[in-house]
Amino acid sequence: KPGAKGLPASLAWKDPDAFIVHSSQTVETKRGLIGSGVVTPIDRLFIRNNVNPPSDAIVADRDAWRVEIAGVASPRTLSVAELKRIGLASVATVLQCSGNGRKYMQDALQPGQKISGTPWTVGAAGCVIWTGVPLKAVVDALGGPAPGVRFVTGTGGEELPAGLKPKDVMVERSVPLSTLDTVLLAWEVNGEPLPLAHGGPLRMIVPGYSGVNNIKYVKTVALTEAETDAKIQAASYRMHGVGEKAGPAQPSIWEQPVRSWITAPLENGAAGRTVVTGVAFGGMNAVARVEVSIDGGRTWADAPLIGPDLGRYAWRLFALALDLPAGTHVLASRATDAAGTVQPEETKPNGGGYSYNGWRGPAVTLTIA
Ligand code: MSS
Repeated sequence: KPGAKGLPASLAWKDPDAFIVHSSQTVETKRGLIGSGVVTPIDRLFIRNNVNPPSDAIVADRDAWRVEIAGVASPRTLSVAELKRIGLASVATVLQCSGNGRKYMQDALQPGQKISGTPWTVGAAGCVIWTGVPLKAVVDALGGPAPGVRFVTGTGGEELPAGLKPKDVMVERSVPLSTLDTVLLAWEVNGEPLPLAHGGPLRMIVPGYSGVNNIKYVKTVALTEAETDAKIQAASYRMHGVGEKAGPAQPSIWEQPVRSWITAPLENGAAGRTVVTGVAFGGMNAVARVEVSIDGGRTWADAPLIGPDLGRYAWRLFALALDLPAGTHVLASRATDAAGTVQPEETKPNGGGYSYNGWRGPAVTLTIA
């Protein structure tokens, strides 16, 4: 039965006022309620499940959870307790659904065109700190990668619904082997044991990569020669044109593009001093610069980055104090990453509504009296 404000009962521990509940499996953080600190409180972090989560029995004894490590010289199944004796690392990342911002693409479609999927605006994202063991340390402890491997493939621990082909529903994703230096098997988030809803007891974190690649309740991590042929890899989360069929030859939704949006002000108000705040991240690269416009992108001013820098995979906060005169203003932010890539004005709609990063979509129109 649903909990407060339509949240599923399993999420009753979350702040019910912080969310737009699209469905029991897609829960978006309200813009502006992400908090004004750099780390997103876990009770306000969005939720996206592709399949029903496992029972919470799996977090009763977290250390007993077992993960099979394959594609190494000496394959083994290890418990979380054993993983904790292999290594320890901590990384802050932006966890963001591949479809965050899909609504802006859906709004821009021509008659007859369609992009299905949750109409997320900016709230399928948060910045959190993961703690666990580096996958590299685990692989080294098991003798190193088997010859010929090219991908890291993680499998979710859901029980699959009966009567369906397992490959059609399983959450199994492959990412390039180049991620081996940064992938973390995490048991903690923001200093707390990882809640089941966010993938506890153990989650595979791929820093810089979009949400779907971060496998919850991970039960197998395999170094593989090929990408998995599970449907979620082969025929979904691919970059393809609107109306085109998705397939394994198209680019996979992996690295996140540079992006930013404003988190305040979001409401009409009185003329005068205000602080324009927001978040900016570069996906694989640090953020180098954020600019703010109050005239819909005609002119831009540099916005200071504030607060701690939690590393290249985290987002940065920006805050620009300015005087907002009476009138109608279109507020927008535009980020540039350390490689010099500038956030574009618009992102061309694609068939899955993935990787939106335009500054125009989340621009805020305010009437100031
Ligand atoms: N994992 C698993 N195991 N299952 C599922 O379903 N999903 C995805 C990821 N992972 C899944 C997984 C997605 S898709 C996302 S976003 C993410 O997760 C989310 O997270 P959270 O924690 O927030 O819920 Mo889109 O790209």
